[in-house]
Amino acid sequence: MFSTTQTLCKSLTVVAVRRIIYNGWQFYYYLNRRTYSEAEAECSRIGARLLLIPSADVQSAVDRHLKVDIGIISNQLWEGTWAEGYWVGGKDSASEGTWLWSNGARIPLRGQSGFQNWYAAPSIGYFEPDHTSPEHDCLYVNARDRIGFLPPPVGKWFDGRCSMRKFFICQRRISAGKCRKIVCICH
Ligand SMILES: [Ca+2]
Repeated sequence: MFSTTQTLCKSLTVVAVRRIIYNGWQFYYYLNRRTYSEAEAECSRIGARLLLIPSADVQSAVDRHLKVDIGIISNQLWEGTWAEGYWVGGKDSASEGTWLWSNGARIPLRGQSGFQNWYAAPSIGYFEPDHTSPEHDCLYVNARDRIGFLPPPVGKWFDGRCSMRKFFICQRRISAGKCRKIVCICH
């Protein structure tokens, strides 16, 4: 089941969000830039958590919304690339190179079993997570339609510095009830 709802929410800290309803979940796309920990706090405020992407089904719901609706950033200047995209709930800060979803589940790397969607551009030997810096400990999905002549990165996973300010996606079970007052206009 897939449906799309556009919602405008206002609160002291969050000014806009769009929501999709997917298979018993609500995914909230926040078009506000936050650090990873700030994004976690924003999700927590509405009884949600940063999005987990444990399966191709969830990934395709995320991609679809990015591609057909919001978040796509046209390929303009490379310099902005690292500031774009959406935080989701994965990190390797506890043990460098061991990526975990925030529920403790392992995030597979390239070649490992299980669902993963790390960006790869084999023609130039570029593979995420690239560990170019040990500070690249937080996972985000890219929202660019392309990066130069490389394969399209929309929805693909990248590691980034957790202190960067990005959009973010929260998830919450529909059974958790309607939005709390802080995001009270979702309906
Ligand atoms: Ca890292």
